[in-house]
Amino acid sequence: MSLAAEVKARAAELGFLACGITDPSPPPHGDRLDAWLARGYAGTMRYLHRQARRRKNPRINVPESLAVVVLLENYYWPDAAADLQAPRIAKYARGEDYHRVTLRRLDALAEFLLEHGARVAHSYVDSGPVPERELAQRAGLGWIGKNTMLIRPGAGSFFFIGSIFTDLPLPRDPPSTTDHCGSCTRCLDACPTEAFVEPHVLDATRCISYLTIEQRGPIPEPLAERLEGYAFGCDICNDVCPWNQRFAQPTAVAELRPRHSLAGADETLFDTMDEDEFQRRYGASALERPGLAGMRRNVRAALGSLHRQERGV
Ligand code: B12
Ligand code: SF4
Ligand code: SF4
Repeated sequence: MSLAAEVKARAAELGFLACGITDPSPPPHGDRLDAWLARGYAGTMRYLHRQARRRKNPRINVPESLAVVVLLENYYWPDAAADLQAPRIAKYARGEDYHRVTLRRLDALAEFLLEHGARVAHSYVDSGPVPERELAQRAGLGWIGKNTMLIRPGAGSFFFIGSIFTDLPLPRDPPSTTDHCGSCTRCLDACPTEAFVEPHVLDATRCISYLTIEQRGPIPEPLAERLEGYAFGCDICNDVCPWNQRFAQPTAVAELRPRHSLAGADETLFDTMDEDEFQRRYGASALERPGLAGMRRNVRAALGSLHRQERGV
């Protein structure tokens, strides 16, 4: 068995949904990142401006790297009835914080690379200056859909993308070249805040995920009305995608299975909680990012959006 095949076999053994290999050279759509930033679509996510140079030339992150092993980590679990009630949490955030869970699992694969001759094996998931969707597409793991998600034929898009930069000279996989969206526009039509400026371009400042997780301060009123009951993240443009409806399978990763729900909570849930209790209950989850103050704001806005819908306002 070749070393690349052994790496993929180990990734499958660790429970990753898929594994592909590419190189750390500049991805072809760097100009789109520049245009996106210039149009202000990143809002207050200033780190995206700071990281742009590295994203456009990912080898800078790990100069010795010759290959990037890209992994998909399935987080899908079917919605229970309670998950559909406001205040809602997006699927990816219902389990333990994936930054920790997936990084641990990527490091286990990095260890395998080190045992097989690598001197460098550096793992990233979400927080590094890595163009994750573009590397995944180039590693043959799927296409970039109109909703901007990396979608894998036969699997959908409910997964995280992780990567390991290594100095092992692993052979590249052929990139994915087929776009399977066709004439479908379900995601574009379903977005309640009209966040898609055009296919493949998302104005993050209008996205519920940004408004409830990244933005500080009050949620702007015209958008707060359209949260559809979400208090953290949003699944709508993934839920409506036929590739998810047909192919998403429950995750095998125990830590990513649901353990957090706000279902049935009223507006006072977080008001009666202090920082210690918030940390005890949600410290190991993604809800830690907006923090207690952010979640107080979000729950009010999520329930408010629903009350307005019920009154037909
Ligand atoms: C900032 C960010 C956000 C922002 C902006 C999202 C966005 N679409 O840009 C907000 C907060 C809104 C967000 C929301 C979500 N996010 Co987010 N996010 C990121 C982050 C940190 C950076 C993305 C970025 O650089 N955006 C700027 C745009 C311009 O870059 P891009 O989306 O990567 O687009 C590139 C390519 O698409 C390509 N490109 C552009 N146009 C075209 C056109 C064609 C035809 C082609 C082929 C390529 C192409 O060029 C672009 C520039 O390199 C990444 C992690 C990472 N390091 O990349 C996670 C990441 C993209 N998010 C992720 C997730 C899971 C989500 C949510 C589903 C969470 C939720 N349920 O609430 C939503 C989905 C919303 C959506 N439809 O994108 C996953 C996506 C996994 C996947 N299957 O694709 C990532 C990869 C994190 C991870 N490691 O798993 N996110
Ligand atoms: S995550 Fe929700 S708000 Fe954001 S683009 Fe998708 S449907 Fe629109
Ligand atoms: S909903 Fe349709 S257009 Fe949108 S990403 Fe899925 S297949 Fe593509």
